[in-house]
Amino acid sequence: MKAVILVLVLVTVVQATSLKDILKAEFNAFKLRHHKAYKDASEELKRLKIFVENKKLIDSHNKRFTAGEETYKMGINQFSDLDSKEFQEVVLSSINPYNLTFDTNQIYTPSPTIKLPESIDWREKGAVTKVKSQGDCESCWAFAAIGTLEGHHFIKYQQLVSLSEQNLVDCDTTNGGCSRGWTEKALIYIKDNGGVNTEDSYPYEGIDGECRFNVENIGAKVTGTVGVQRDNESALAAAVAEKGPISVAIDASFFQHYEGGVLDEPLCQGEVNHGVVVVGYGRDDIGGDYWLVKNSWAESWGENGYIRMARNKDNQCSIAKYGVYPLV
Ligand SMILES: *[C@@H]1O[C@H](CO)[C@@H](O)[C@H](O)[C@H]1NC(C)=O
Ligand SMILES: CC(=O)N[C@H]1CO[C@H](CO)[C@@H](O)[C@@H]1O
Repeated sequence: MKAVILVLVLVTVVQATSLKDILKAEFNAFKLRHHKAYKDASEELKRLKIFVENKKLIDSHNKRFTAGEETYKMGINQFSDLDSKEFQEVVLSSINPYNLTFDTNQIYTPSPTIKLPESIDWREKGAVTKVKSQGDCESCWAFAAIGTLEGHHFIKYQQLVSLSEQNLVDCDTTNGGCSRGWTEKALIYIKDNGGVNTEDSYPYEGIDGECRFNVENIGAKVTGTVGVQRDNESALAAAVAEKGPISVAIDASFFQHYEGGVLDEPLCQGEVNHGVVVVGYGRDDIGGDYWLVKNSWAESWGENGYIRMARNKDNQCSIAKYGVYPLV
């Protein structure tokens, strides 16, 4: 009996140690991959603990995914050492745009004759630049504005030009640089400014800086903005199909651990806190109807930087709350 207990204790200790070692090794791999450096040992321990908690959550979610009870997978990414409150505060914007109305009085109405395709993906038509990264800067609004403009510029001029988010962060005084902003205002800044610089001439830095806009390096212009009828997913789909990539404001609270599949979270109905670009829509065998969304958290996040979000499910994550695109 004693021997049995001893063996059990030993096995438990060995298992505990190896599990701890495995988690430690995973944490070290995570730190390397995402260039994480913590200020001291206590911060390191705090981050390790959060990482382990997140890993548990991810593993149990993925078990449900494998069992067919979830429509999307979770995984380790650059946000795995943040708790959910920190993710909200550090990554998402605290702006409350529900107060804002459209600045434009131009509202998109679908052509009466429009026949919506079953699916559309503007990447296949060459209208979408590669996924970018906003870094430690709440400049999602600039990436959303630039993303829709790049698409509409391409559709009109058949030229895909990567445009400068840093130009907006530094020069658009109607917005708050790295401490939040609003996409439609950014498009109006570009209109009033006579254009926006190319990405090549004014590369991204991810910090607030001096305005270095140069009129010789304009890559695209805006002549007006158009809003999509609020909270109407059919209108948004028609706008995406008929006009091109559309910038939207969403509730991204459920994005932290997303890795792939169709994000379907009925509780995702909060205030919008993130700006992204809808570049298409379609239907998935497992997850059903989805919106194809370009994010600005690098290619390492989600499906090579993209996320598919539930479509025709009661305006989930407020995706059709605030669709806007530029006239070029
Ligand atoms: C939503 O948009 C579609 C397409 O424009 C339109 O036919 C429909 O009437 C709109 N729904 C509401 C409630 O306004
Ligand atoms: C400035 C302003 O109108 N702020 C309001 C925005 O909306 C929230 C929620 O409805 C209100 O609490 C704020 O007072």
